[in-house]
Amino acid sequence: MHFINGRRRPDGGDVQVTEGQVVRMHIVNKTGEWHTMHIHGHEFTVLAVDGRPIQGSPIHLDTIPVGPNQVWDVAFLADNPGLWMFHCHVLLHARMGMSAMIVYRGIQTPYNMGSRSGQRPGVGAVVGMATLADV
Ligand SMILES: [Cu+2]
Repeated sequence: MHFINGRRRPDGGDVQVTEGQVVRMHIVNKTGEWHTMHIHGHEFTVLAVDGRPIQGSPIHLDTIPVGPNQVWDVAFLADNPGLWMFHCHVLLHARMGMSAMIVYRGIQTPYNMGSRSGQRPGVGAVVGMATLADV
């Protein structure tokens, strides 16, 4: 399966944040594939790749190319309240479940996946990705 936090949308894996919080994410790619992990509404600051801290000027990206078995440490400032997608930009992977929501505490939506809209995430194959949020 293609997972985030061991789950796939719409069954969990979301990241709860509080406005003003600095959210650190430890992204572990446990697959043999590339995953271009993209966050909406925010920018990551790259802290380290495979445990090696970034040197020189800060790197700010909204999409990070996480290679096979790579580990990325990134952080973002939760300064844009809402419900934002965090997903692999290989859209087949996202459809297979490699997507999550950044959910600000106190923000809700009346819409559900799998409703009459017909929006249903697909099912996937083999092992996935672990994303841990330090909240
Ligand atoms: Cu992917």
